[in-house]
Parts: sequence; structure tokens; C-alpha cells
Amino acid sequence: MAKSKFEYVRNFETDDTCLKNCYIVVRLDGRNFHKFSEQHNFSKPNDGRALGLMTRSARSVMEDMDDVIISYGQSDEYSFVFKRSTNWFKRRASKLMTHVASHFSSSYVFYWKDYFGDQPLLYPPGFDGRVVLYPSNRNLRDYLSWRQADCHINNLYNTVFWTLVQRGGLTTTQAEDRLKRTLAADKNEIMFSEFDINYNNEPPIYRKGTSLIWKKMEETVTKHVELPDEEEKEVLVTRTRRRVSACHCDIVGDQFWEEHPDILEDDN
Ligand code: DGT
Ligand code: MG
Ligand code: MG
Ligand code: MG
Ligand code: MG
Repeated sequence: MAKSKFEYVRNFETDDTCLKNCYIVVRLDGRNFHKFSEQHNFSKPNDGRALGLMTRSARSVMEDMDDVIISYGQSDEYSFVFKRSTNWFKRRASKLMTHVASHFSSSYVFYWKDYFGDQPLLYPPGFDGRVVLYPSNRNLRDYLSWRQADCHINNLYNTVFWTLVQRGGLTTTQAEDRLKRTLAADKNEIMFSEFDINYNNEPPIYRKGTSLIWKKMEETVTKHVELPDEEEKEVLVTRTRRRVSACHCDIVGDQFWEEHPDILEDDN
């Protein structure tokens, strides 16, 4: 077909192909969730329904884009790591990021009722996205460690803060003052000595966030087979399936990576 005289405008598109060999990380973050969480009565400091819905949406992204090898989420954010050899959408950053962001956002709305029941969704939530490339396994692990450390720091602060308010009867300003210049050890001590809370016994989903990885599972299903001149038969068929599986474990240390050697590809 002859090209129209308008065809040249295509050349105004910029090339945003991600560098080869790098892990492509897409991180999403809820837009103005400070307000969103207030308006939808999220419990403080952590709302199990909200976290469940985030993870349900992330699972849906992974099931749709199976080149995502691991996802990590906490608070109103989720990071999706594409395998370094992915050729999905020719590695175009904008395509990858917008597909992840739109699929995640629509899933968040689609599954809202499963987590919040009759409580209505008051307005359409949005998520921003960014793409970051990591050239080595060390860099990628440090990225994920950074997000998990962020989860820990915020959750420790929020847990002691809301304990002081909800159980200690302090105002939010008083609790803020009380926590000024305190270190992690001081916060643990306040919870332990004044409220009998051992922070390490708080649910791991709050302390560690959620990692989603692929697990191979043996699945046995019954299949109907029709053989010529024979009656229909039912046979058991076992096959290996990849399923998304969630854990709330430490991903900073080596143990997790040693237990799941398939997640990362070799550096060379
Ligand atoms: P942004 O990302 O710049 O558009 O602004 P925000 O407000 O989303 O800020 P961000 O992402 O730094 O902080 C996340 C907010 O979401 C923070 O205000 C706390 C809130 N949030 C997230 N998860 C929970 C939860 O489980 N319970 C409650 N109460 N709030 C939560
Ligand atoms: Mg922010
Ligand atoms: Mg946010
Ligand atoms: Mg955030
Ligand atoms: Mg199209």
C-alpha cells in the first residue's frame, strides 16, 4: 500500500528500547494513597484487605506477563522484575510500563469487591510507573533489598506510632515527639516494655512485604478420552504447571536466593 504523506510523523517517536542484558524493573506506586487510604477507611498502620488487593492485582499482572520473574510489594507499591533476556514488546520501556500499570490498575478495581465487600470504591485509583534497568544480579538484589528495608523502616515506625496513639492514648503530635530521634532499638524497647509487644512477632506480611515468584507444581487432572470403537474413558494425567506463589520472607540475605536459584540468570 502506498504511504500517505502523513507517514513521516512516525519518525517523531523516540526510541526507548531498554539496554540488552539488563533486568527491567517496573515499579508502580499508588497516586495520593495518603488520601485514598483515609477515604476508604484503611486500618492503621496496616490494612490486610488493602495489601491483599495489591497482591491479587500483582498476581494478575504476573499471570498476564509471564516474563516477570519476581514481584515485590509493600504499602501502595509493587515492583515487577522482567527477566534480563526478555524480548517482550521489543523491550520498549513505555510499552512495558504502561501495560503493567494499566493491567494492575484495572485489576485493583476488578477485584476490589473481593477484598472490601460492600464498602464502595469512591473514585478510580491511579498508579504511577517508572522503569529502572539493573545490569547485574548484585544491583538487582540491592534494589529489592532497598525496597524491603524501606518496608521494615516504615512499618517499625508506623507500628510503634499507632501503638502509642491507639493503646497509649497519645495524640498524633505527642507520638511524633516521643519518636523523634529514636533508633530502631528504642522503638523496639518502647513496644516491648510499655505494651508487651515483641516486634519480631508481628505478622511477616507487615514486616517483610510480599514477594511473588513462580513455583513449579505437579498437578493431577482427570481427562476424558474417546478412543475409536471404545467407550469414553477417564484417565489421570499429571503435568507440571507454573503457579504464582506468595511469601513474606527475607529477600535481603542469601538464603532466599539459594533456595530459588531459577529466579536470576547468570551475570556472564
Ligand atoms: P504519591 O505516591 O506521591 O502520589 O503520594 P502517596 O500519598 O501515595 O504517598 P506514598 O506512596 O509515599 O505513601 C503511601 C501512603 O499510603 C501513605 O500515606 C500510607 C498509605 N497506606 C499504604 N498502605 C496502607 C495501609 O495498609 N493502611 C493505611 N492506613 N495506610 C496505608
Ligand atoms: Mg511518593
Ligand atoms: Mg503512593
Ligand atoms: Mg508509596
Ligand atoms: Mg494497537
